[in-house]
Amino acid sequence: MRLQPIFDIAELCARKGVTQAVLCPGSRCAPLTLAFAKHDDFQVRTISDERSAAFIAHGIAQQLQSPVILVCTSGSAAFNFAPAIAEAFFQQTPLLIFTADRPKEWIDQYDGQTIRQENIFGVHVKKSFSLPEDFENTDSKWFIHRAVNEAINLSEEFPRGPVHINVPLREPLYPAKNEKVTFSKTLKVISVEKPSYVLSTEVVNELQNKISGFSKILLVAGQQDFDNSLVKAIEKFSSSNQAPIVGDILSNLHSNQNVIRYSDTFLSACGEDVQHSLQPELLITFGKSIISKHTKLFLRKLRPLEHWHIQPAGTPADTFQSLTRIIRCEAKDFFKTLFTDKKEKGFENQRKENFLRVWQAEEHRTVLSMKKYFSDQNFPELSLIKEFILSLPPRCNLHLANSMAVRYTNFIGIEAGKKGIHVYSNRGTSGIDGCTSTAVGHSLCNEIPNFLITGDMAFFYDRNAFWHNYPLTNLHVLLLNNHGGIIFNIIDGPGNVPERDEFFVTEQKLTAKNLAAEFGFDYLHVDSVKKIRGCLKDFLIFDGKTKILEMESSQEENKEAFETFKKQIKSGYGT
Ligand SMILES: Cc1ncc(C[n+]2csc(CCOP(=O)(O)OP(=O)(O)O)c2C)c(N)n1
Repeated sequence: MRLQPIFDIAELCARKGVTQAVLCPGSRCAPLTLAFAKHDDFQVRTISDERSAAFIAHGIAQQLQSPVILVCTSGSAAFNFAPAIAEAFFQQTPLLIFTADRPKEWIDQYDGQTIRQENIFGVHVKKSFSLPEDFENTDSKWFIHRAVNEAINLSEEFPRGPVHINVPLREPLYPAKNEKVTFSKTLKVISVEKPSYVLSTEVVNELQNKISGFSKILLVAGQQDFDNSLVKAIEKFSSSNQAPIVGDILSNLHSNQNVIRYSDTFLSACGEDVQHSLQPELLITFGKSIISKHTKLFLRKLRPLEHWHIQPAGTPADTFQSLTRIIRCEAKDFFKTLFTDKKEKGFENQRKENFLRVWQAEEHRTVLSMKKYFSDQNFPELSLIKEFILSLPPRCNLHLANSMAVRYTNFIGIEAGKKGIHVYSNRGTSGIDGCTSTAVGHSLCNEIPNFLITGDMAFFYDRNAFWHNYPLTNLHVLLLNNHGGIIFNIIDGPGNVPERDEFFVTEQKLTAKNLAAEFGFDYLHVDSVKKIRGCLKDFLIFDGKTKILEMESSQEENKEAFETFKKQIKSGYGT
């Protein structure tokens, strides 16, 4: 059958262990759609809005830690995948994107639904393949199957990411009545050994010697998935070397008792003298981006003597402009290997201890200031998040939308010990365009409670996250509706220009009530801090329905509260 090499793409993907496919409707992609839909080994879902579909696929891939297939028709459909592909690229999420296309000779000929699709995702995919439009030739078949093998291998290779395959297809696109979609049994699977990123004994010895020469070692963790063995290894390393660990909410290190959660808050408030006392000699980083602007500014200003970044492969970012060494192994192995249990004695040890204590003292000061603040202040959005975080069940996923939702939640932090709360956020590109869809992707393929905290702009932007036929029985959305982008009211810059409200905050009047009714979701509403507890009780009950808890509050009220909050933190420093 003419389309056999295309049908066999599904068989190859299945043999490579891929099990999930998100398919977007269209005719040009029919051979691919039918192949995945008819293959027994795939869980397929169909999502009509390609932008949402791609973010949903990103969420599924993130949850399952495995590549997910995305299929769309030709034309602008492919472009709608782009925001999620960029997010997946920077978050290192494996996606396998098949875009159906017209044959080459029909590009730029005013044929319907035709755009220039080769390399359409540019530099935001690890590689882009273009398949041949005629596959009778055995070399063409070999190429198609080699490309699929290579694409899957590449998507999984560190740093993982999206890989694109453009698939030009000639008509007829559907099998004739007497034809069946079947899969070949003798396809060539190209497997690849997982590299082991092991440091040589010489390097380990050298690093161990070097580490013991530094008395101010600071660890900074970027965004990463929860990994219990990493948490444990860091705990041991940091207590053995008396090294403070800065980990914001996306580092997923919150279960560690000693992690510094509030660096963003205290580095924005403390004076230069305190900052100087916090300056590291050796900075060790791992993971992706950090949320805190103040931590970034602090580290860029007061640079360490040496900065080591742990990353198994690929070019690391020099976020703090101080990188001096790239260490090619996994962070958990680094900390396990370099964990030196020997107790040093004397002056060196005391200096190390002091450094740890200085960081802990600032953390403690912030905790006290926050306690004081919340004992008698009214900050609708932050108070809701605080109460909510305290009531989270022991095992759940917490999804945080851009932009204030993730920042607010980082101000609050998650208590130590709560290792079952796993935190996700689209901080690859920090877009507001797919936060809900990504959370939906996770919810579709896990059975634990999933909570999304989002602002109103991000929420209404991505409402098509719900526009499909898959029940979301384990997704509850906490919507902070301040009728616009409060971030622009809070940060310096737009906060001071007369165009602020019209062009930056952009007031919008929607509430989620109608949306909830349309989609058949349970809807809870709260408009005062006093009612939060009662409402949260209902919100936290999982009874098989998607729930939205919307808090409406004014921008002014929250803005003022934020100013008081900042003052309270500053007053901890006597200013
Ligand atoms: C796709 C995209 N467009 C624009 C932006 C710029 N942006 C950042 S935050 C924001 C407003 C977010 O408003 P909302 O979701 O209500 O959250 P809040 O600021 O109120 O917390 C905008 C437009 C972005 N991050 N992503």
